[in-house]
Amino acid sequence: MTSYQFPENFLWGAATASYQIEGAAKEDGRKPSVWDTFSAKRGRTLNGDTGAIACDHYHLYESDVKLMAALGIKHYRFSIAWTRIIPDGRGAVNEAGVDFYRRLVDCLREHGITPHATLFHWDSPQALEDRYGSWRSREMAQDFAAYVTAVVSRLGDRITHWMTINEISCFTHLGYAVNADPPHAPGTRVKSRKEVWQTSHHAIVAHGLGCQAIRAASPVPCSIALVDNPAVTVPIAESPEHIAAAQKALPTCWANGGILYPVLTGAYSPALLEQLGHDAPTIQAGDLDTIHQPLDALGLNIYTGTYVRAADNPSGYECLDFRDSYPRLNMPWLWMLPEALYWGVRHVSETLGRPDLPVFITENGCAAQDTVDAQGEVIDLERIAYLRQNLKAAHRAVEDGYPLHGYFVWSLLDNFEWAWGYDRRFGITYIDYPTQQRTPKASFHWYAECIRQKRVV
Ligand code: GBH
Repeated sequence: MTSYQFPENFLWGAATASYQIEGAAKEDGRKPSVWDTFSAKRGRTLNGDTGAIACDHYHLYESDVKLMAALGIKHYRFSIAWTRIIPDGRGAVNEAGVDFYRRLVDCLREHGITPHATLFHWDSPQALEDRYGSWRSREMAQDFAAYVTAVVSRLGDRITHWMTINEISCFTHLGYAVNADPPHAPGTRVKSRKEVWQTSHHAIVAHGLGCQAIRAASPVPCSIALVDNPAVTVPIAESPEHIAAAQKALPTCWANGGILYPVLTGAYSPALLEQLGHDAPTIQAGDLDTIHQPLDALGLNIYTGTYVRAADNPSGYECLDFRDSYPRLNMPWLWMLPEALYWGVRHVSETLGRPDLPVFITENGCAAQDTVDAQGEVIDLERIAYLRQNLKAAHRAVEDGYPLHGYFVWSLLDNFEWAWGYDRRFGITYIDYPTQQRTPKASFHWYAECIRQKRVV
């Protein structure tokens, strides 16, 4: 019987993102991102919530780092806000903004916690949205690279784990889509599907230029990764025919074939291009080489997946819709499907042909209906059940020999859940927003025990 024991060097962590936790939206020279503008508009977020204050992490970072130390994590993934570093998106660097991350990183290191910095987690500078429509323009990729150079040349002495961009499909396909519900910032409905694909194409070019910029600016050897949220195709049963069907479905399942495929293999998936026809993005000469940069690691954000089975139709596979009765966490898209962690990692190795690329689960977690009880505790058994199953699936990937090197829970804190505002709570720490009081939930204590014993407890 397995004890779900992880290897000694498996890395345990927690993740957050700048706009979701920092607050201090107007402080020390920061200017608006598209999320400030979007959330301030009527009816764009639930209850009109914005990230203006969020978890006030900008001021409370020291106590948050203490919380991480109490949890026992040695690795923390956070993101850097472009508009703190270059408030107008391009041009002058705001040293006061850089100083915040310097303070944060120094505090982390004093507590023995290694920083893993994501350079972009959806908070595009509003100035660039106004100037040229941000991701609708190729200029965004150049401006991103200049921003990356500004960050890495200043913080590269303290941060050696870099992640370029978080979940390209979300801020492009959901930010510009014709029918996203709820939409993401900037919430501009573009005219055609081709234009949507063009925004994600610009973002993968930005990733490539960003990789080059990190290598050029880092004063020391460093690790570079992309963070993707693959749509994970899971065979309905582990038989050769259903596994083949899941592999065949992978490139055409949502945006995989236009993001993970070009980044990891140097080409858009032919199956996707055929499906897109005239909606495929315009790819300029040299783009695919730029996009296909050497990577040191790949971050996968996996929360759920899609069941696939072999079918007697021209494609040979069928993606199965979930039924209303299928178990779900507290988000409309968050089905209980722990096997997705295993298959996500295995697909990178096998289906995408990158067996040696180190993989990290850079986000995994769930929203649950948390409440503080009379004893002042949050007994979030639902979250513990979800995390336990998901970590077991991650363990299976390690046991089967796939190069899964670490796991970051989403999220350290309850936070601003984008269009859902503060209504949905993904944290292992409860935040009472009016007082900013932090209360570790039962899942926090459970995860701390996993980390202590290096196994699923
Ligand atoms: C992550 O994305 C984000 O990185 C993080 O910031 C966020 O807080 C966390 O999820 C929790 O939501 O609306 O039906 O089109 C998770 C992956 C992929 C989940 C896109 C929502 C949209 C489904 N997301 N998906 S739908």
